[in-house]
Amino acid sequence: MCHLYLNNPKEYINLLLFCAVRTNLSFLYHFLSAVWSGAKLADVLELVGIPNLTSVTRSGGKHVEFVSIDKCKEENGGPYKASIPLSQATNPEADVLLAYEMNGEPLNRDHGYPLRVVVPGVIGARSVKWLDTINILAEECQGFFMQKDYKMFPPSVNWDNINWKSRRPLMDFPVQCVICSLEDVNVMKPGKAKVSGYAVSGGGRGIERVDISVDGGKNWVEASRYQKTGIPYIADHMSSDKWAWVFFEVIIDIPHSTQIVAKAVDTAANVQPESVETIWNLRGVLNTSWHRVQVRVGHSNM
Ligand SMILES: Nc1nc2c(c(=O)[nH]1)N[C@H]1C(S)=C(S)[C@@H](COP(=O)(O)O)O[C@H]1N2
Ligand SMILES: [Mo]
Repeated sequence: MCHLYLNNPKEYINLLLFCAVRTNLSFLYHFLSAVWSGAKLADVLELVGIPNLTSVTRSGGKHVEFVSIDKCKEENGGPYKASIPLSQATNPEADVLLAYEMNGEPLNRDHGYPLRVVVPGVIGARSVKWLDTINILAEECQGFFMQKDYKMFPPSVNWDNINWKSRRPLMDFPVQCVICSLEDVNVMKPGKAKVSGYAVSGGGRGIERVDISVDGGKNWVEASRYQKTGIPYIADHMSSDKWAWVFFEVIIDIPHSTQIVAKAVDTAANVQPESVETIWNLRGVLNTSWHRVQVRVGHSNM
């Protein structure tokens, strides 16, 4: 730890940590947007003799494994662990951090004190908390959460025919957005209302567009986007914070009870899928379908 503080310039990244598990049943998802500070993993690896932009070491290392101190029942009491490719770990632009601060404060216990990994643009499961050891391996980490969880299977796969080895661990997450200004339970007066929320995509891709519909997805208007209040966001521009979320907002007429929908498009032209049925998968991960909010518009009893 001391070496991390002394030898490395402090790096800051503002990013959104996104858990892969998002189900439509509960709409339970796990997002954490914060400013993380710590040492860049690429710098630390350079200190131990692995230069930037290395994809294989001389001894054949291709993956960087992070091992924590916690004890998981899924690992039969062993520690939580995960790995990322060495090429990502040694790429300064991938901004992988060994973080010891969150929002300018020392990490708290729940978020991984004293040290955690933060892998931007990648599902939260790879950002190992309570970090103990870093290993350079020839093969991907064989831990439970890399090999037997957080994988996406085709619709034909069920618990009887599942072959975990047939799929890669999930890494970059897809484009998605969430309306935060309105909830299903809202009852409102007819007239103008604000539809706002956030959008984010994985792998450092920016948000190209957010479309809003107030008729269940028949007609759309484009929302305005920003990261800092009052400054329009331009995807992939120098000023854009590529690992952070992008806020969207539109003031729109909502004349009667309806379904309000939001869908985002990222800079690689990936669009959110329309419905969860089309992306159903056994493990129930990455439901990034259009976000829909049902609002009731009425005149009386308000
Ligand atoms: N050591 C350890 N690290 C871990 C986990 C864990 O159980 N143990 N959970 C992972 C998962 S699945 C997610 S989504 C994030 C959650 O990070 P947070 O608790 O800071 O929001 O931590 C990841 N790192
Ligand atoms: Mo997670």
